[in-house]
Amino acid sequence: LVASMEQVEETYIMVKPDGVQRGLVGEIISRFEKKGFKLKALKLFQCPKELAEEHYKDLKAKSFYPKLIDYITSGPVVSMAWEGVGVVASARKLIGSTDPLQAEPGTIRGDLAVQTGRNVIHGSDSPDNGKREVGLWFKEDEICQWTPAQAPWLR
Ligand code: RTP
Repeated sequence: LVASMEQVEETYIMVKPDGVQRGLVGEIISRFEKKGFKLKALKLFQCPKELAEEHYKDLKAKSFYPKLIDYITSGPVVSMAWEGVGVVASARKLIGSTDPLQAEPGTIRGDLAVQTGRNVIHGSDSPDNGKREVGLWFKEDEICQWTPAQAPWLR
């Protein structure tokens, strides 16, 4: 009842190239599915440099920015849009801290990574950025509006 009064959000989740290379795609998708969020879009995608730069435009001044762009464009990523009440913050919890050595065991980075520069996954950091990033990475006709038959608690 409480949840139904809260805002349904969307978040952009991306398995980064290292996650794809290491065969972690299924494991990562599985964690979001099992948690109970709703998948709205999914694709394996070679990110062009321009899109990587737009996605990470707020980090342009950082020393690691050029390496970050090289990393994200180094091979295909798996792009996803997930929907649910509180999905943005919850996904960040499932993902764990940016530095995988600081990430708690049980989180994706805590279980599966050791380097900040190879931290396997991205998740939007606010509901506004969730909308922005889903719009940036997906065309309108790549996003499915559907109702899961057996999960009424999603709303
Ligand atoms: P994310 O959105 O991916 O969870 O990352 P974040 O906000 O926690 O961290 P942010 O500072 O926005 O960094 C985005 C991504 O840049 C790479 N990074 N490398 N010192 C470094 O080498 C460094 N710092 C950040 C990571 O891939 C990070 O996820």
